[in-house]
Amino acid sequence: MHRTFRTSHKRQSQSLDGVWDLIPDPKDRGLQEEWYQTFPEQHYAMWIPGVWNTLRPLLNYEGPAWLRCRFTVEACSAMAIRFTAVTHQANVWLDGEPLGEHYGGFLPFSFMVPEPGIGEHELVVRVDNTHDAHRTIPSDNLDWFRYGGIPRPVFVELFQCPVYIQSLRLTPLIRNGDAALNVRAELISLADQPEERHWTLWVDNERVRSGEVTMEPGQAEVLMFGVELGQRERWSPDHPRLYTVCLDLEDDDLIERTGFCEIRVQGNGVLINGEPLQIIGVNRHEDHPEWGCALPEHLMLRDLDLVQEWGGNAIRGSHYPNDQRFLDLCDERGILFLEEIPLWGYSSEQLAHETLVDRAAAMVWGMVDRDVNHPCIWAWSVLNECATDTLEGELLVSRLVETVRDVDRSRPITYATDRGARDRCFDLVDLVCLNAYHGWYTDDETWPQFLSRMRSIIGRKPMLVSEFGAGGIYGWRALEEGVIWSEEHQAELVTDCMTHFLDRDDLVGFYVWQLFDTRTDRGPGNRRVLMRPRNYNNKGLLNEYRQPKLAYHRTRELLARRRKG
Ligand code: ADA
Repeated sequence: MHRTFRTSHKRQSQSLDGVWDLIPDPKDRGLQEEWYQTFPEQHYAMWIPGVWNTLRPLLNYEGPAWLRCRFTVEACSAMAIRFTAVTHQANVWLDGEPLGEHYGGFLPFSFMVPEPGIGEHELVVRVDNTHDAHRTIPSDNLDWFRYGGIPRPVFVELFQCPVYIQSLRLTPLIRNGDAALNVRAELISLADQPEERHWTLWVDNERVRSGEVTMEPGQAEVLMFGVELGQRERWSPDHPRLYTVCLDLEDDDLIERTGFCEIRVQGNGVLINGEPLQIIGVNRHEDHPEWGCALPEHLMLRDLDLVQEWGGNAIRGSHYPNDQRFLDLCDERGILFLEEIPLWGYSSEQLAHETLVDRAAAMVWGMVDRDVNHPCIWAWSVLNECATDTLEGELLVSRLVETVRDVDRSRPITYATDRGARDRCFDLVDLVCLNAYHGWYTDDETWPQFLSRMRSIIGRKPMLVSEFGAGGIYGWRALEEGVIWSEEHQAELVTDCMTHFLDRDDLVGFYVWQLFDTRTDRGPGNRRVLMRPRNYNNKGLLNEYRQPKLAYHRTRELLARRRKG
């Protein structure tokens, strides 16, 4: 399942998850030798969803690789092949014929195949996880691992009708206290004559709108309308009420879910359904030693348990659009989510490259288009630690903010900065997210000094700490104070920071860096690895297997005391 709920009652869906064939192509011979026609005999078996950097022989492989699966279909008028994520460049063939390509590792794409024919089909994907400095997002300089593969579900949908719903986007809104929905649905006709259809929009089994549409042969039609829904229950962390929305088109239907939560910026604060919002959050990568970034559902659930048992109400999906199943679970459990695109650590020289900026805008659009229905998303972030202290940064942030607003004007927009007072983009966004590591990387200023200085620069605007933390190696214990990498030192530093953040009344909240330790990259000239023992970013409250360090226990106690007091 690619979501935690059924997305259609009328379509026949078939999962392609399972064992695929994989062959790395380090010399890039596959295209010339037409491996999409004749897949090489020698290959590995790989579980999809999966990434090849969890297979022993390919632990560090970066480059092109070919993946193949075979599946059979019954009689149908059309078939959609849907990928929910491929990292990062995907070129796809079906039965030796090209279907198309897609760039961008964390967003879905699909292909429509009319009359695919009964019987067996061969699906071949050339996946390339090569990263570079000027064209790819993320780049080749990262503090997380650049996994390659198909980390999220793949499935086919079989249609028995010539007119179907290609996409359904729901933007939930609160207007003057009432709930409303902006609906955008793309319908496609594969028929060779005009077709009339009656459509109905259902919200929790209540018919809220219907109409007729005439589809011209081979054409797409976009339905765009707003529906006023009057008084509806609000979604909130304590009461995560969700509504199921179904668009019915006679012989096809598509189901989405949404919820109504009002987020409003007011002075230095943010209001959620009219009440002050306090973010107590963690940063979380999609990462595990066994699965890489292809996390199974039971692990997603465990991570959510660990956040809630700790006392948190929020997750920053650092640093890319997460698996949609994870967002579904956040919706269900009332966890607030801050979502961003993997635009991480780019300099002004890099940001001057047009391909990069166009790709960033496409990713922002894709993220908001995919996830605008999720009530758990309380804010959008357009980048992390880029040159927002330069003109290139300003131009980029303006463009990305506009891109978000093209789709969603209801949630605050932000980006995470490490530029401190030099930053030039605060005025372009609704709230300021600060990343800093006082007490760990730097000692020139304390957190109270830094935040008070930033407050005076930022003026009246919500501000939160999107990253802070310290490294601690699981099991590395020390009697003396201040021993770098010891669990004690990490626990003390993180607890001190959180105590201060909780005491301040001018902060919306904080996200600890990070929930658990994550595999990282060696960095340019292998330099990052010198600061990353075990090749891991060791700032997790938990280790990579989700075993708690002292910092998890201490900060959990602190949060429990604060709740009582
Ligand atoms: C940055 C970055 C994180 C991580 C962190 C660290 O703030 O955004 O991804 O690399 O630093 O651990 O240094």
